[in-house]
Amino acid sequence: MIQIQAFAHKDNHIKHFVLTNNNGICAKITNYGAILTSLTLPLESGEREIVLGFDSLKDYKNKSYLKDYPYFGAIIGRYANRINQGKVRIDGKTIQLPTNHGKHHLHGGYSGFDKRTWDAEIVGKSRLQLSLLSMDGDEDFPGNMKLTVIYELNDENELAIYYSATCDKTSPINLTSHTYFNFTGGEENILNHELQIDSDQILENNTELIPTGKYLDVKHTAFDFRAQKKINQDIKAVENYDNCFVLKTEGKTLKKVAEVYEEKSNISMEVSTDFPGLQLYTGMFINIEGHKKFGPFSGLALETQGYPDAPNQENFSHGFIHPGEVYQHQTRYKFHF
Ligand code: G6D
Repeated sequence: MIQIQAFAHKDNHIKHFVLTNNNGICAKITNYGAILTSLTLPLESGEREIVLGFDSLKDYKNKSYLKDYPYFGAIIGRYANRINQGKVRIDGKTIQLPTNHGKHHLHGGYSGFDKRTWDAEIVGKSRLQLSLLSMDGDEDFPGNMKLTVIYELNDENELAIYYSATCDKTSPINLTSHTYFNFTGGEENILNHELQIDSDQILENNTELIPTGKYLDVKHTAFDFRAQKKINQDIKAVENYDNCFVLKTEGKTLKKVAEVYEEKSNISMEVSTDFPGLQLYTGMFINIEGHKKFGPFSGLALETQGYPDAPNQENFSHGFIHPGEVYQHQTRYKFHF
């Protein structure tokens, strides 16, 4: 079931869509940034909020939030993650994208898809479709890109996100959901959450989180999440996780790639996707003034996506969309509680 609520006092095109399944799970999505603002599970102890977000548009536009901007729950694009110095070669020409994160491009630039008002349409009892036209030259990206994101909450306790896009020129593309999970409902940070990632390798990064093009085996490193372990078990070796894990999804329509478990709530979440990468970010830089529950490590982001800087890395695929192609990916989050 989907209900429509107001979400902005001055702009009645911006709404809040409330999806509820037959088991009492409730997902709230606004067409501002296609943001998942809330996801609650009906625990015996009461309704449990398990994602980081706000219940009003003004909080998403608040200057203190935008200062160390964490992109809570937003759909990110045109290119999620980093592009080295914002430069991309297309048909022999160098395109300069906004360098909005130090020397580099991050998450679609100064005004990426996370800050756009998408068109919204209910396309099924539990399916909300959000559409956006990113015009040629939008944040200096080439080509008119039409994209849709469908959120679906089904009665198998799965929240699915379907991504689809076309573009009339060759363009870099990498979409993701920047949702942060915390199964304690903000009582604790995420360092005691247990995580399993079915990945044998991560992408090697330089000190500015730009991939070198090499793959690093996780064996005997803090990045080894092949067996479930607490996030804080090895985090001291890396201070914070902000790394792209190589997934074994090549040629697969959908594969279970990760699982998160939190003992006190007994909530577990299975993540399945067909994206080739998963950026694990443990939220060290989250620090929202006036919201003490949104401090460092208060949320766990599992950003299923293509690889960072793929347009510049010859041995990385999935960096571009070409005219006539359809970019299609999905990610599913299945909850047990
Ligand atoms: C930091 O490096 C991280 C990014 O990966 C994350 O997406 C952002 O904060 C919100 O820049």
